[in-house]
Amino acid sequence: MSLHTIRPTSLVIFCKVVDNYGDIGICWRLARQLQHEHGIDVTLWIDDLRTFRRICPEVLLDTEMQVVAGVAVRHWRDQEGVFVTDDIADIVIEFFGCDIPPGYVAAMAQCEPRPVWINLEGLSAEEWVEGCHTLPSSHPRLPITKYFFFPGFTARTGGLLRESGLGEQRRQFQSDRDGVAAFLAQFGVTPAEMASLKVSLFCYPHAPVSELFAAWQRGGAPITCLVPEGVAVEPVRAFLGTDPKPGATRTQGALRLHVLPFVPQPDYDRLLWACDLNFVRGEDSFVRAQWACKPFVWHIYPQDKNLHHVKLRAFLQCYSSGAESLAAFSLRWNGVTVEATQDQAGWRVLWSQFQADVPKIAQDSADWEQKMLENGDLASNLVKFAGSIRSAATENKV
Ligand code: TRH
Repeated sequence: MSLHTIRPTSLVIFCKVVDNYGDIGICWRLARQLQHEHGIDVTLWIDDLRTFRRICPEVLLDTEMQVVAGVAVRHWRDQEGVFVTDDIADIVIEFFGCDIPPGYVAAMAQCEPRPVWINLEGLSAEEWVEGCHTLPSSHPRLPITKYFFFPGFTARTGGLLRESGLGEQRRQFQSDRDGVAAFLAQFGVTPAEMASLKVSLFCYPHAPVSELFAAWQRGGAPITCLVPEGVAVEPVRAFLGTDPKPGATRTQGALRLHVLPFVPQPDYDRLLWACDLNFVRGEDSFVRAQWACKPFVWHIYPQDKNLHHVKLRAFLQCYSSGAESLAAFSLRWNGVTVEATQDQAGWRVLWSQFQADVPKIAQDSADWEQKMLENGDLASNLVKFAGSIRSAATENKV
């Protein structure tokens, strides 16, 4: 048995942008954290610099190799390329099973010791995740093993992505009321609107946004909704009566709507911290909403055969046991339940029940944060795991 684990010093992440922003959003956070907090040399191979640039404006387009925030960013154009063992990092992460270049895998198989090859999977609260986390899988031809690494909500998973200083940054931001007002003012939120329920809205195009807007308009309490450009385009256009460009705004009934620009990733965090309720989607904004310690509603990425319904229920079961209104609202928002509440009156009831519970859910969100912190953070758990595999591989050679 080894007394020490061998610390990996270099790491590469291969990220393919399948659709949307989440893949690069997650890989970019992970890359930065590994570099800044673990002192690892990180290279990020990314196939879509344009999408990357939307969340990180420092990124240059049409550049083969650039350094951003200390991370080497390489444009991953194709599967070609000849690699030698010196090119191979100690840890190789393929995000979400993306197919890394065969030349790179061939060189990995020649390294001594082998790099730790990890397939970083998607987040799910389903029970089977614990059983699959860190499972090895041998390459069909080459003498190299890949390990499945699952983020998750329990100590028997990889945990959630979270930078070490995040809680402190959030607390400082939220405790500065003038700072929060100034942050939101840049998106057109007036001092009077600061007293309303402030809601950020990020969802997939099939979300029932028009129904929600109608319920908000007719509700008693004023609501200020902040929606980034390109989100819920049709319902937002219908509400505004004009193109949903950044700066566009309109009030109807109790609802004031502001269209924001698509903001850089750190500002998106601040937006979540500044609002009273956040509608989020996919994986990364979903996790960041949890770290915002504010009530949130998750729009889950749709999958074939409604597999996402199972995932949604699994999460709601572990998260919202105390608030039935949140579960009912979330299921309807995701189209899981329709029968009893498909009319507008049903929406208003769902919303008013949920809204009444928002203060209680806000209190519970701090307990959830504490519970999640006990699992450690994904980047640290990943480094620890890779270190143990690498140590074992090195010892076997001695
Ligand atoms: O963009 P998404 O829908 O990504 C999804 C999920 O990751 C899903 O698991 C994946 O399979 C699918 O894409 C293909 O939602 P997500 O995960 O919340 O990622 C959005 C990212 O965009 C996140 O990092 C936050 C960032 N963002 C900004 O930086 N600025 C903004 O204004 C907004 C609205 C988001």
